[in-house]
Amino acid sequence: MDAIFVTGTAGSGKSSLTSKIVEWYSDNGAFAITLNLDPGVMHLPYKPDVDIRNYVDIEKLMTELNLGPNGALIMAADLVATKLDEIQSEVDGLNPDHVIIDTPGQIELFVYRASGPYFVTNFRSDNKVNIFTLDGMLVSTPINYVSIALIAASVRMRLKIAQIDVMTKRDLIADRIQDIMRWASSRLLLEKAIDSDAGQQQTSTDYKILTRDILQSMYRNGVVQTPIPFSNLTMNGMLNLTGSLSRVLSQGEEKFD
Ligand SMILES: Nc1nc2c(ncn2[C@@H]2O[C@H](COP(=O)(O)OP(=O)(O)O)[C@@H](O)[C@H]2O)c(=O)[nH]1
Ligand SMILES: [Mg+2]
Repeated sequence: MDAIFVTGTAGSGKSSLTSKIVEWYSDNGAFAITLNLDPGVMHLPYKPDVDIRNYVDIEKLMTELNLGPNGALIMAADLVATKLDEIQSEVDGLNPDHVIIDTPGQIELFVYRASGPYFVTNFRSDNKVNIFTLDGMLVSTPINYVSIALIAASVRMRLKIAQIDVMTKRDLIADRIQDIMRWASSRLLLEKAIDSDAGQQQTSTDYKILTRDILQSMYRNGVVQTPIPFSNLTMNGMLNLTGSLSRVLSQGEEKFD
């Protein structure tokens, strides 16, 4: 069984992508299931086969422990790790080829607390990969792109498994996607773009230097990845994504520590 985690900032398209990947695998003859790990989600664009909400109840946490919505979300995120055994046996019972794992809306609840990395490390599967979704709508300038790529690298450092970066909402940035991909695919062009961005945006020289230093360090440490542009609306980019998934999954788990 392959475990495909889907992480990303709030609203970047994790749940939508989860539903599209499971649909694609099912249409192509594989047995894929979805696991929802977001205890706080109200509506999902798919019907989860295994659901953390059957084990962790936000409403109950709020009334029984007298917590506000934020406190209950944090408590619920921490409780996810304690339900690993139950979730694992539900998934194993279904015996899928692929399990697509949708994670909490707010990335910090999953990636930057202890519970999420614990779950990722201890969930048993033959191969694991994390898809990090970068919200295409947030990539307005090259400097901005580097700051999001930095979140992607930081997630990779936290989860320590192979990662594929996907830029979602390509249908909404059709007029800019070519430019974005041109500099996202070349260090030289990205550095040039940062220089001209600085002029356009009244960005201070200090900020420009900081961005270039961060970028250089990311390149030196091999954590820069060209994201795969993708649309959850049109499915444009699905073949690139699934091709990349099968390559990474067949290579086995890549450690980054
Ligand atoms: N146009 C467009 N909208 C998208 C795309 N991906 C997600 N959305 C929308 O963005 C919103 C947030 O998506 P969701 O999958 O719930 O994000 P999550 O919070 O990361 O799980 C929803 O209204 C989606 O319909 C995309 O590729 N294109
Ligand atoms: Mg979601």
